[in-house]
Amino acid sequence: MRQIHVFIMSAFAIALAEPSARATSCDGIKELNLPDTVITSANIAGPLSSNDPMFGHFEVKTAFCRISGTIAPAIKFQVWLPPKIDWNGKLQGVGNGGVAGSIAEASLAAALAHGYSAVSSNLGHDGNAIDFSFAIGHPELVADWGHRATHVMTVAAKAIVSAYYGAPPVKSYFVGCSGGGRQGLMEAQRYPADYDGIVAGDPTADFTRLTLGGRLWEAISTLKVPTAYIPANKIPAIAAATLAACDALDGIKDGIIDDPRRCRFNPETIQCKAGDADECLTIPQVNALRAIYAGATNSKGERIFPGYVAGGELGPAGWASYVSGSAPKKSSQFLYADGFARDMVMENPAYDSLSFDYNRDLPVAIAKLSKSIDATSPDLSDFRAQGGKMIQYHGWSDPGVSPRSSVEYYARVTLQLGGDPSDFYRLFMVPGMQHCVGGPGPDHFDALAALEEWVEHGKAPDRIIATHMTDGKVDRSRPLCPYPQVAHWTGSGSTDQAENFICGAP
Ligand SMILES: [Ca+2]
Repeated sequence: MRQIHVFIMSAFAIALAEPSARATSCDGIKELNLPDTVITSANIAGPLSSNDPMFGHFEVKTAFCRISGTIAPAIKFQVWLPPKIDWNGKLQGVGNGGVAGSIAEASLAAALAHGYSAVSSNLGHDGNAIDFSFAIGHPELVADWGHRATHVMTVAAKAIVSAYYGAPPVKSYFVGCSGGGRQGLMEAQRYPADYDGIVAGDPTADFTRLTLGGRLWEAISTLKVPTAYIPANKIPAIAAATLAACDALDGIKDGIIDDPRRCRFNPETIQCKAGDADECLTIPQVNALRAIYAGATNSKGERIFPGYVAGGELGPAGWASYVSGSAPKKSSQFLYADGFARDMVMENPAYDSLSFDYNRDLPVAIAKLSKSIDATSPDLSDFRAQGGKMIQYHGWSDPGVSPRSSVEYYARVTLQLGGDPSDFYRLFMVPGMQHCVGGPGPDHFDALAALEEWVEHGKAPDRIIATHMTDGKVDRSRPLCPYPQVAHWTGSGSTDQAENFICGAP
């Protein structure tokens, strides 16, 4: 007993003495000399309750060291550092969403609550989620937004963590969805030494083609001919028809179309027979829906970006907001794509994005922007060689970023690397999940925990359990499977319980 006591006392003494000999106080971080960086404040913050413009309300229940800084020219970043005793030894870089323009404080708070030191930036400009105006006349800010900001905030954060705790992070992870998913893929492609593990969800990776050939194409398909506009009160009819056509294809009638690529829904089946009504589509609307599924092509018939898919159209984060909006030109797809085309592509505030010409304008946009903002390189060999591991996921009912794009990227990586990349890179398609969250499919899962098992214990994720909640209660669970595997029902037990499914070949 006494021996144990002495051991604990010595360990305690070492824990106190060793790091404190080299660690810097929170306030002392201000004196750190980092390249092109000004530390604007360094102080103990928390507990606090606040709002993040992108991710909403958040709370921090404990005190922590909050570092704010700016990396030239305009990359604002924050590093949140839990007390040494609560630190799990790791750094988490958190992704932004939309066009960013603010620091993802709610995500920092979530990381801090789990013991991580964490970092986020505004991606090099201040603004809101759909505001691309910072890009006009500022290609250097576009490049910061595209790739540089996430890298330099990570380098700065590692130096700050090292100074504060007297030791570098033992592991570093990046976690993001949507725009954050693009940041994650960009890190793996361009800065493979930054992170040991990356979670990249519903990535807007091929940004130029996605925004012009996906989002803007969808808007053009429903807006260029005014009668083609599909109002929100017709979305339930589309949803009912796609389910009737395709729900059972996966063997279970559960409101989820597991792999919508197998769905051959023909919009003509709900064409109005006589007059217009909420339960049917007019001929121009049928044509618009066909174009949305087909995806953009140029006049040579060359495909620009994969089309959208059937399934998961209902709900506030479904097609009513993405495709319809409250009125023409109010859909989130239009607002986002319009801002991009006008401010980042054309740099012309008077530009009419519905006049975008895929033959003439797309090659110009790609030549101008792709190098700075598109995370499209399939060459992940450096990331793999560094021992990096990546989990990518994508909702099969994502109404904003076609889920086909993630499947196609995974195929391109496989081809580039000359075979199965599952030793370091796995894609989990999420049946029935909309953009990052929502939809009829199970959309709650812990990809980071699975990634840490992989990075830290060599246990590759063979399945990730996901749950669906209604009013805060779990009402369905399923395993997510590493692509190309899918979840098969064993044939007995509830189809709403994960244990009755196994992952296997499609
Ligand atoms: Ca089904």
